[in-house]
Amino acid sequence: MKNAEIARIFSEIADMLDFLGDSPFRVRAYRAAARYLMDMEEPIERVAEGGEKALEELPYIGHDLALKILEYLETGKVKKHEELKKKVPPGVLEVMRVPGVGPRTAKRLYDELGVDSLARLREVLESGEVLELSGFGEKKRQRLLHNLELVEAAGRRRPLGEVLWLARELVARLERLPQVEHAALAGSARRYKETVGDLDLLAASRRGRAVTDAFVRFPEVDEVLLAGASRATVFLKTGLQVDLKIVEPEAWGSGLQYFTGSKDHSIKLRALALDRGLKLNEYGVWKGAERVAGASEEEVYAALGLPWIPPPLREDRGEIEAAREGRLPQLVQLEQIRGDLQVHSTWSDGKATLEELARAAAARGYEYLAVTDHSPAVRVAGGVPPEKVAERIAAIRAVNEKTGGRPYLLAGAEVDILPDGSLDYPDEVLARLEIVLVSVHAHFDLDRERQTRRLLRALENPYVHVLAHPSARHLGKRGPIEADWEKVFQRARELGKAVEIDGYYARLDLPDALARRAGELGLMVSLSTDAHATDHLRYMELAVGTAQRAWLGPDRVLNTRSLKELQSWLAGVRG
Ligand code: DGT
Ligand code: CA
Ligand code: CA
Ligand code: ZN
Repeated sequence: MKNAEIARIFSEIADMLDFLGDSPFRVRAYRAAARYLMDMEEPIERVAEGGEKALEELPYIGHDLALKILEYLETGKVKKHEELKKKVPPGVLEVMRVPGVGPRTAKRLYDELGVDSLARLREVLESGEVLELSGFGEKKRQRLLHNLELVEAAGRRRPLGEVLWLARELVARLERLPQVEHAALAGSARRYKETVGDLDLLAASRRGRAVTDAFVRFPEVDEVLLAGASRATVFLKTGLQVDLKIVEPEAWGSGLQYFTGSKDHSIKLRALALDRGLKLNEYGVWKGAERVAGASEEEVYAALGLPWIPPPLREDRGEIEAAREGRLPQLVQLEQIRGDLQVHSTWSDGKATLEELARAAAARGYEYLAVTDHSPAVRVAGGVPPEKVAERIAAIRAVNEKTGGRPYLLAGAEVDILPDGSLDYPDEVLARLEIVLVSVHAHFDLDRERQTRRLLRALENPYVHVLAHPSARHLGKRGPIEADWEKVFQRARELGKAVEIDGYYARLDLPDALARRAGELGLMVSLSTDAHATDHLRYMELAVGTAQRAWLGPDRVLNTRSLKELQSWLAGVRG
């Protein structure tokens, strides 16, 4: 399906021609063709099989554009597009993406103020230079500055947990529209990728125009980039870009497959389809002109001889081969999680009291909750000094008595690993705690060897159960620490200890690839939210999503175990 690619080229040609002051008639012709291609249901390649004549029969496609479509299908390029790119400074097209800056404005900004990039646009807007142009008032300056911020914000990736719940809300609202038969979240968010570039929503409907019309009027929407019968693209007020695609109900499954991606996964699937004499696109699986599958994803995968592949696996990391050979992993599910293994209370920097945490955990149906307040080295976190630990344990026991241990609060701690690998509590204190997590909160930049030694030494302590948020990364703020993970995991395995996937949305640590390696090496993995408020308990879904991306099954995950089993595992670690 090359419709969107060609539409994009035509639309860029239109923008560049317009920028260069070419005939408005020609510019309009390219724009109309681009819009038509974007909304068109049938793959343009299929029409092109009928040659130039068949293409010319399409509305908005004349002789000249038909030739360009064929040229693109044959060579992957359009010469006119390439030539124009040499005449128009590359940054100018980006400037034109800012809502409110059409090609005409872009041309004047370029000619008169040398605006050839978003950065330069910001400069002239902020300095007020732009007010020198005729017709540019303060109001317009403000509006463009705002729109520029949207474009810049859309350009950066966001942590999934920052947008997932909003995405669900948008999907629920789409589902309630009378014209919509189904709606779903697709794209990287459905795959539980740790960050997302934009949101992709899919709806099945026979009245696409009515759906996009309603969608662009959602109150979160700030600017509409495009709204047609089969898709809409908007910026939300937060700057997040959202793509909505509409398919007919017969193509629900294939549409969902296509827009869930990943691109690499889908490319492999399409090759597999070709091997079987079939064609896969967002409208279905085709045998010639006949649609043999499309209504559900299961049916689409089945037509290719595969079982349904869970979205978190769809990254072309061996899942298609595994599916073919019938060895897809059984993935851990959120419903299997019986408790959260890292939460903070008001005893350190948490906002919720022990009672509030217990209630919130009960509401989630948990059997247990590890309350793991910080040790004192983390100054900002108000860590619990060693002499207060006994009192804290007593408070936790008192809550258990009150609730009958439903859920059971484990008296734990998140103990700082000091730079030399020693721990922030003495052994006598550690011994009294039911579960001990250790983690790095400072000295992130030790060299690889020292960092590795530090982690190993911490793991060696006989009272330690779990290495928490091992890489210490913070999305958008701090990369992972450097360590020989292979060595760390091997040693943890030998000692029978677990590593954590911290599901707090800004951490997601271990990251998926490292967690997968840990699972391959046979380590136990502990899932947690690192909750500092009861609302954070919902991030367990992100920990589970990351565990799924790491191919982990329920047997590898510590907190799928019952309280009794967990307690015997904890005791076993200490031998
Ligand atoms: P993101 O937004 O960067 O976090 O990642 P995705 O995976 O959500 O990518 P996005 O939003 O560009 O596109 C959504 C899905 O649509 C993507 O996962 C697969 C599909 N898709 C987009 N562009 C192409 C393409 O050129 N070829 C194929 N096969 N699929 C595409
Ligand atoms: Ca996306
Ligand atoms: Ca997208
Ligand atoms: Zn921590």
